[in-house]
Amino acid sequence: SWERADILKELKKQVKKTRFEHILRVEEKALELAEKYHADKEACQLAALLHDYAKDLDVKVVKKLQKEAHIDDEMLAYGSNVWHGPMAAYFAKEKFGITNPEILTAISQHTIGGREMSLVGKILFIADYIEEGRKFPGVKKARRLADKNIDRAVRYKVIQTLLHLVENEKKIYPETLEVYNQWV
Ligand code: DGI
Ligand code: FE
Ligand code: FE
Repeated sequence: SWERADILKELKKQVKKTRFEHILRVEEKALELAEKYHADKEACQLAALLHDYAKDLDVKVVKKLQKEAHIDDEMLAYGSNVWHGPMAAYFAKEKFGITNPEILTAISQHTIGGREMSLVGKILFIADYIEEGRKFPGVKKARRLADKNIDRAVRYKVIQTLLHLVENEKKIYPETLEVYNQWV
């Protein structure tokens, strides 16, 4: 299996510097949350390290791998914000050899969340939201909730993200609404 140093080397080749730094902060936060919530630390760490691997991927590459990565045309049309999770899960499996379905699903769901999420999934979803570099209004409240109850933090992120998308007149991916309906 892959060593952390080798994953970092691959990441550096694949993502922009600012995103690389974000990923390291997500790793740190995911390990902190794993400790707090008695989750599998290595699983949370791997999920964090690989969650944004596909964010800066060329859309031509995505189109080639679309079928194999189970990305339908609708998802593709929403753009990288929506497909980079499932696409990263594909690379986690096919390039990095990760087989643990909890890690793969956590990576796949990290942007939109899931109607059902494992503890690793919730930790990645929240670590991504509250890592120390995040500055948006509401991040303090999210950090407070994450400190006490991971499910309340997940619910808060799901609601705030939908509000933010509507406020900015962004298209809502249907699964985003399903996740909201489940968590609200
Ligand atoms: O990859 P990151 O920037 O670290 O964070 P992320 O994966 O949580 O989110 C990327 C963006 O995706 C974020 O600005 C919100 C956006 N997003 C989430 N759900 C939807 C969405 N964008 C659209 N258009 N539709 C959605 O349903
Ligand atoms: Fe992401
Ligand atoms: Fe991220």
